[in-house]
Amino acid sequence: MDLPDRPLVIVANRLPVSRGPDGWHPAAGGLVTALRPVIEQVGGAWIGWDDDPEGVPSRVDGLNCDLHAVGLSEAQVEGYYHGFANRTLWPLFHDLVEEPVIDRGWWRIYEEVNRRFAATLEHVVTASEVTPLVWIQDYHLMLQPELVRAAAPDAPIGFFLHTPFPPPELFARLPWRDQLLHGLLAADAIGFHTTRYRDNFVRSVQHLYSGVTALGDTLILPDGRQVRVVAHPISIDVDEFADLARTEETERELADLEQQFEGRTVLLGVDRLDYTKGIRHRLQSIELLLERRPDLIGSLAFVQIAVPSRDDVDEYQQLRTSVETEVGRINGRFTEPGKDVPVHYLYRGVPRPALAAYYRLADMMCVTPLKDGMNLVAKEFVTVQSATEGDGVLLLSEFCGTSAEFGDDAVRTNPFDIEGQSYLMESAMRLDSEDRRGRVARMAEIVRDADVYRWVEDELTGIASGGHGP
Ligand code: GDG
Repeated sequence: MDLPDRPLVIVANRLPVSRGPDGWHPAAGGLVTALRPVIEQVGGAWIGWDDDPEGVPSRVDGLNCDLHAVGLSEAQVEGYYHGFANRTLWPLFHDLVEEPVIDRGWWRIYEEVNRRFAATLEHVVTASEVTPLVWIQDYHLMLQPELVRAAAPDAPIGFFLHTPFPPPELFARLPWRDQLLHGLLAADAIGFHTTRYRDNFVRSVQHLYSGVTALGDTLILPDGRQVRVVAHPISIDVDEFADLARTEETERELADLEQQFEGRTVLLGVDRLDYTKGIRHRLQSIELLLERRPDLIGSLAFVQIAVPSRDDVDEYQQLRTSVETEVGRINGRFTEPGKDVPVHYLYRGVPRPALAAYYRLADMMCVTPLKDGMNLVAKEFVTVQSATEGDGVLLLSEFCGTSAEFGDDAVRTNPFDIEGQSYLMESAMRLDSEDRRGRVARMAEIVRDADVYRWVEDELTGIASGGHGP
């Protein structure tokens, strides 16, 4: 891979480390895994919010960069993170599947916190002997490029959005739309998961500003400055998941699960408990399926792993209540005395070997978000299945970024059509095993061709070569 010719400074909402019983270590997850070899070579820094009561160390073994924690007050966390990021931008960027809350106070705090991040960054850039390449992550920090540009005019600056970018007519509702676009357009390169999100962004810019020209991957601004706007789908560390699929621990977990679910067709959902993920709609489809096909009662099991998320936000507490009510209703309706329940609901994350074992166990993986930037679970599932020559079916929402890559090898669903989705679940169960195996293998190949290392390389190269002055 072509390495940047300078140190790398990442700015993200959180720092890439977590504290276990044996001390601090690099966090699990694709972004950190893929960046480790790069920062091993070029070094640099990572700036992020951290609220560990004992403070985060400035270096952690296994990660060749300095860590700079941005401390936030309770009011800042409330306004910037729980408020503007997660109750305004998150629902707005996911096509209003919940109503975004518009709150001027939160916006002011979002600006204030973005300035705090930028002040830390300025300090890092000034202290660096060589001007670094700056890579900013996600919707929490959309004002950063402009703030950083003011502090470090010569630094190559990139931004990547991990959520969808909404159609211009939805984005236009935001009272602070101009400020956000301005903030972003100071970058040299702006990355999105898909061409659709990229095009939405370009159309928003053109809708709100006159005199902007789009030429291929380049936006030419009225002052002549050029910004690269690109689609780079994020992915996973394929070898890591393929290996995880076969470890002894995964085999042990799988053996237990196979015993527990013996003789049953297993449908699986793995999501953060978020209203964008379509968990309620999915449960309702399962209910309709069991209602229509009572012969499946007892032979079909639906396992939902729901990882707790943002549970101090109202909408998320309400979602949990309604999901749990739904699970209770379905199990109440369809459980025979003395027999197993149809829905197994886990309100928790599971360790990675257990996750891989569930991916192996599943006859059908239900990835049915109402809207999702990419969705890595779908990529992990086909990788694990293919590494073990599995024939699991992927039921995949047409409204997630992954769907743009997998074409018809996934069984494509519209999760808003609850009845249609229940018919798709039923027909997908009848697909011939050879057909299923072929689909899994082809989708896994697509993931292998564009893994997370490729994503990092494409992004960093794009930032280094993007952005030309007037
Ligand atoms: C955002 C965007 C975009 C899940 N359950 C467990 C567990 N996980 C891990 C999975 C996967 C990750 O969490 C979830 O990633 P997703 O991509 O599916 O979804 P978001 O969290 O919403 O991520 C999304 C992503 O950013 C990257 O840009 O794809 O669209 O919304 O890696 O493996 N891990 C463990 N136990 C679990 O129970 N250990």
